[in-house]
Amino acid sequence: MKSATSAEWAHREFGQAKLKDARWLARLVLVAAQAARRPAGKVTEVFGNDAARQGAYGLLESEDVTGEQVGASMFEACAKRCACEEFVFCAVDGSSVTVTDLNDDKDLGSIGTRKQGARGVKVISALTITAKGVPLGLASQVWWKRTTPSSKRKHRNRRRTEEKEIQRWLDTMERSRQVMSQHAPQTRLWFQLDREGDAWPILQNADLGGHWFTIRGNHNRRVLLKDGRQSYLRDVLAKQPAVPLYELQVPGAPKRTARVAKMAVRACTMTLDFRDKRTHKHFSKQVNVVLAREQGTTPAGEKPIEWLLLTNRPIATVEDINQIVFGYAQRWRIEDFHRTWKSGTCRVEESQLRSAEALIKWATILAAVAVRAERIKLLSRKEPDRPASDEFSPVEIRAITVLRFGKSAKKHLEAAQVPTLAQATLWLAQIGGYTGKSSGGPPGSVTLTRGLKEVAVAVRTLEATEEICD
Ligand SMILES: [Mn+2]
Repeated sequence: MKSATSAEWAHREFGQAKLKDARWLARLVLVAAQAARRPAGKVTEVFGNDAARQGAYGLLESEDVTGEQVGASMFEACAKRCACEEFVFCAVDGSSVTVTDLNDDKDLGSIGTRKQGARGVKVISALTITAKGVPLGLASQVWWKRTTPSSKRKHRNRRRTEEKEIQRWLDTMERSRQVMSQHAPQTRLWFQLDREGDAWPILQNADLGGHWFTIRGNHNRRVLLKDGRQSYLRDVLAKQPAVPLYELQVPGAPKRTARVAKMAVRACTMTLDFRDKRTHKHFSKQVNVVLAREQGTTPAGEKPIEWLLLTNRPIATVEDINQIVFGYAQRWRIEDFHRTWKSGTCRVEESQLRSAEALIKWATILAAVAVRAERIKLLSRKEPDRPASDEFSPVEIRAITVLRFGKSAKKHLEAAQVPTLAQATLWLAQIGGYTGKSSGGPPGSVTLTRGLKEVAVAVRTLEATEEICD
């Protein structure tokens, strides 16, 4: 994918929106480009001048432009990027955008328990990731306002799937399949769901359309054995031989130390037995089950990683099984995305928008910005030797070089070779204040975004200077 200036990027992400009026489309692209240049949760922080700010509010509050339409364009752009991949991981996970609503007068739903009183909108996102672990974009997002307070839980067994939040997971997966069948029909999704996904309606549908899935098991489910007897998942697994230890790269996170975890792995094919608690009907489904358990590498104060994984991928070879564990580890990327979206770079929860529809529109634009930041970060780590021109436009590379090296930029600019992605990204991070000392790790999305902000200003200066000199 050719990234480029914020304007080109915004056009690619949002230029496909099916809006009735071309003026709204032009404004949407402008608003997204500016959000990419100066990401922040508050609209007032992103747009410095009055006219631009009024323009942005106009778009966000207009009834002619829905969050759905804005999202659809981004999902389409994502699917088109996926089209050249044989398969992509697709991490699905829930989150919420909570905002301050002290007077309880905003048009929002409840988050958490009634007692906590948080207000906002809930969302499930599907983030696609390449086989190497680089985010490609969001294939779908499903938003809703919760109207029923959480205390209704006690009647949950009596409600149909369509009435439960499980349905939102099903919808997110279905919309991901749809956008792929339209724009990337050759590419398979490999869904990755955490324990919230261990519900029979999801397991039943997860392989529709020939797509693949891995769902982390939450229950020690009942298993039907070949001889007609019954057993339980973990009892069957305990009898399987462990395959050689797999070394899993664990990225650091606020509550997780970066390390190479040694994972002992067992795998087995089983027929699960489900029961619908409302209708008491039974279903069965054959799945492959992998149990991966960290052995001897867990830092003090942390729990060992232990994943019980249900999948439709083969488990014939050690490589097959390792790939399943590797794939599930890619689910961490959606947690990184949520962090960048909500707290790190975009701080979407600081938005002061009053209606759910405006908040969803704004959060959708910021979601695209957050994925872009995550993508640049991961790409420079996973594919460091690619030319920087794969991700940055020529004028951006010039701006990065000038900002990083000042007067001695000349020799870098005159060198015939385009810098690698790893070099350009490091320079960008250094412009953003990265020294490598505080964290010890590679540049994160916060320093990169700070760098991008400065580069955006420099790009405009360079472009204007060239025009004046011409
Ligand atoms: Mn989750």
